[in-house]
Parts: sequence; structure tokens; C-alpha cells
Amino acid sequence: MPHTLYAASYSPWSEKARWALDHAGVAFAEVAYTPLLSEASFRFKRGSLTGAVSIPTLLGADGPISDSLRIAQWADGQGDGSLFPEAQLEEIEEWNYRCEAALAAGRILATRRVAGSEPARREALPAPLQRALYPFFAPMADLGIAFLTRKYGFGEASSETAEQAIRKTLEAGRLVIRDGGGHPVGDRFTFADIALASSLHFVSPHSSLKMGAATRACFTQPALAHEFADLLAWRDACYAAHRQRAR
Ligand SMILES: N[C@@H](CCC(=O)N[C@@H](CS)C(=O)NCC(=O)O)C(=O)O
Repeated sequence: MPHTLYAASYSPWSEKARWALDHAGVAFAEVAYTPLLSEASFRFKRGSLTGAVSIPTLLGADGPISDSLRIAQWADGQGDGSLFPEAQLEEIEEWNYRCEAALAAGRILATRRVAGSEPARREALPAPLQRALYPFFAPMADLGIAFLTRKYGFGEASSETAEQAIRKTLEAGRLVIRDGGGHPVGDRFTFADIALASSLHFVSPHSSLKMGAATRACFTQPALAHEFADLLAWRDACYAAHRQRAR
């Protein structure tokens, strides 16, 4: 059965899954998911009418696989197994956990900025709704932001605390890259590299990721990007060396 990845082009969690699938050479089709708007048809395809759903989700494996880490582990099992060497599994999962904390914090900052940017709210809608139909669908973007704010419970979170959480992960990442010879775990490229590279998404998204200019601006934190310019350079080198694209 062909594999389908429900994903969003601007989402770092989707990119983690996509990267691992490409690395393992798993062929898949990607379906663009827009929060709220896509949920009903996605639930139908996934076969889950109740309960929380999230993207990335891979359909067409043994059953639906949600969560970027689980998708990556499944993909690695189809490939050469190099992303999750048995002996380093715990360390890799620990890095993923730290990087998830940075992403969760980054989403707070980015969503707030998107909420305040009319062009970014427009870009959050599917392409056909961004032009002539926009006046009718503009409220959908506001609803989508309110939905995500409620779903991920960050309405009250302080931006300073979020920034500190990102800094904590990136400072640890910087140290381990410096002292570990260029990889967060062991001396080879593993999923920990993918997790750390993706954790910079809400500091400065990688140039290869498709997103509108206004969205990219909202996802960029100039002060953090300046502070972690060394880690961004490492991330760019990591993409250049290891981001094979199957499609
Ligand atoms: N830990 C999860 C996090 C996934 C996640 O937060 N997904 C969000 C952002 S792309 C999502 O599904 N948003 C759309 C929605 O909740 O409707 C993973 O690694 O896949």
C-alpha cells in the first residue's frame, strides 16, 4: 500500500518525519494539512472520529503512525537502521525530548506573531483561499489560531519563559556539538541530529522549507538567531550533508 504523510510544509514536526522517511528511502505522498479545515477528512481517512489527532501522521504502514519520533523509528526500520543505533537509543530519545521542549516553546512565540500579522494569517490558509476567496475565509485563520492556542494550552504562557526554554535546549546543543565532534550522540549522523537541527525551526527556519515570506518572518526570532548563529551554521551544514530528498 502506498504511504501517505499528512503534514504541513511549515511544521518542524512534519519535517522531522519527512527527513527520516527520505533518509530511509521510503516513498510516500504528502497531503497538506491545515488545522481545523482538514481535520474532518483526515479523521475519516485515519479512522479516528474521536480523540486528539496531530500531524505528522503516516498512513499506509501497519496502522496510522502519529508522532514524528515514532514515524522516524518506523522509517528507520525500513531502511538501514542508522538513525537509531540500538546502543544509543536512550540518548537519542533524550535529545528528542529536549528538542521537543524547544519546539513547544517556539510554537508559542511563532503563533503569537502569526496572530498579529495579517499576511501570515492569510498564508496559513490553503493556497486557493488566499486570493479572491480570502475575504470569506479570513475568519478561518483566526479560528485556527484560537484552536491551536486552546489545544496546546499556551494562552497564558509568558514569552520570556518560552524564550528561556529554547535557550536551554540550544545551549546544551551547542556544547554537545562542540565537544562531541559535530553530532549530538555518538560520532555519526543519527535522529538526534535531525531533532537538534529541527529544534532551530522557530529561531530561523531552514531555507529549504516551503513557507510564505510573512510566515517565515514570524517564525524567525532575530535575537536568538544572532545568539545561536554557530548552531544555525551547524544546522545548515547538517542539511547540506545529510538531507537527501527522495522526491
Ligand atoms: N510530538 C508530536 C507533535 C506534533 C504536533 O505538535 N503537531 C501539531 C503541529 S504541526 C499539529 O498537529 N497541529 C495541528 C493540529 O493540532 O490540528 C510529533 O512529534 O509529531
